[in-house]
Amino acid sequence: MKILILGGDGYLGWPTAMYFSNRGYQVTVVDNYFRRNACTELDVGMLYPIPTLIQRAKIWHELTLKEIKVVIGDLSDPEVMRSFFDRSVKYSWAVNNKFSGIPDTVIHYAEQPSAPYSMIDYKYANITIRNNLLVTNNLLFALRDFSRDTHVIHIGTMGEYGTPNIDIEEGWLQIQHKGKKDKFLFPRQASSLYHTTKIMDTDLMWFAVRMWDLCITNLMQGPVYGMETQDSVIDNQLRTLFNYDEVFGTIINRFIVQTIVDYPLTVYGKGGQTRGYLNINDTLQCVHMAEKTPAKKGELRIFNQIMETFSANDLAEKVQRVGNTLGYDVKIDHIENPRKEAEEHYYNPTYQGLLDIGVEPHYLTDEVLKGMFQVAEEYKSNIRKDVIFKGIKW
Ligand code: USQ
Repeated sequence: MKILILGGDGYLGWPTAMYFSNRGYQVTVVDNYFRRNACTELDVGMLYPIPTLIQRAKIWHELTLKEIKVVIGDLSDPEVMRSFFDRSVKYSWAVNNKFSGIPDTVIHYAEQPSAPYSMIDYKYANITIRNNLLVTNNLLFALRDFSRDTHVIHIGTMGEYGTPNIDIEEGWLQIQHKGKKDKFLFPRQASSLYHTTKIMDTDLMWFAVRMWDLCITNLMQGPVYGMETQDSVIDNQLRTLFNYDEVFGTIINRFIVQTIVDYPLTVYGKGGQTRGYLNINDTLQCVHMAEKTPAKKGELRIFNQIMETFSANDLAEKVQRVGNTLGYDVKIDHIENPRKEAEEHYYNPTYQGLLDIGVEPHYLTDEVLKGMFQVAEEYKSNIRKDVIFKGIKW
């Protein structure tokens, strides 16, 4: 089976590449180094340096004898996207025998993934809109023109739903109106420009499925935590990138690093903001199970990709408790919330679909948190306090 991973250098892209490569798939990854370049431009640092994608693929090959093909290119350029599906295109990397044929599955991670980044100012908002919508649209048109049977697995976000005062279904909602019934996409109301582009992605995909019978799985993911995956343990250089700054770091990853440098945990506002979380290893499992049981032609299949829900306060208390057992004196701060979001709200999402297709959830146990502490502590001297909170306001 041939897998094409769009955004293969990112937090999820590289671990996904190793995961499928290790399981016998022919893997090609594409990336334009957006995330690395944005970290350099904004000077937000990373916990540890990571080799280039080409170097990582080389290390992977030396250690496993398996090949991950790497293409550096910008998928918001339609010709770059189309070259992965159109046999007539002769790109230099294709000529160099890198092209492994039309993929059976495309895993689409090639998006600007940060809510704060999209809210810095109009320029960063425009970069987010431009990249996210063009990459998705370029993919859909390439499939329309060359490969309608290729299964797309797209990483959406639970943030598309916002925090409604009703239970959140998996993507769709049956509506009864004036005595008649129909099924619609669940109402969406994002609270950042980034999340809004993901709503627009979903709308583009739903359009493409209706028009051209494409097969698409949209995984509505919550914030992910962790840095070590089962395939990276063979060499530290294969670990995925890890951000703890305000722009690209997500809450659990940030709290671990904050504890290590004695920085009071940055709970935003009242801390009642509740989200669904998952371990990075479960992201890989979910994508794999979705790949094994593809969406049907003409189906936009949506799963909510979370394993358990926590408020920001719950997470701070968990990290504090585990931090205390490791000898840290962990303080929790409630800083003025730079975001415009509900700080106390109802939250009851359904997340059964992925379990039904075989995903076995892992939970945020004390042991898991201790494992994250162990890795982060190795790089204590790299941690920069100045990037932890800058206050990008909504
Ligand atoms: N939060 C804090 N303190 C912090 C950081 C975050 O209280 O230091 C709070 C935020 O206000 C928010 C929640 O924790 O209510 C989650 O924030 P986050 O920064 O961990 O995650 P978010 O901005 O929501 O975005 C992340 C990923 C994004 C993905 C999304 C899933 O960056 O790519 O789509 O999680 S979801 O949150 O379900 O929308």
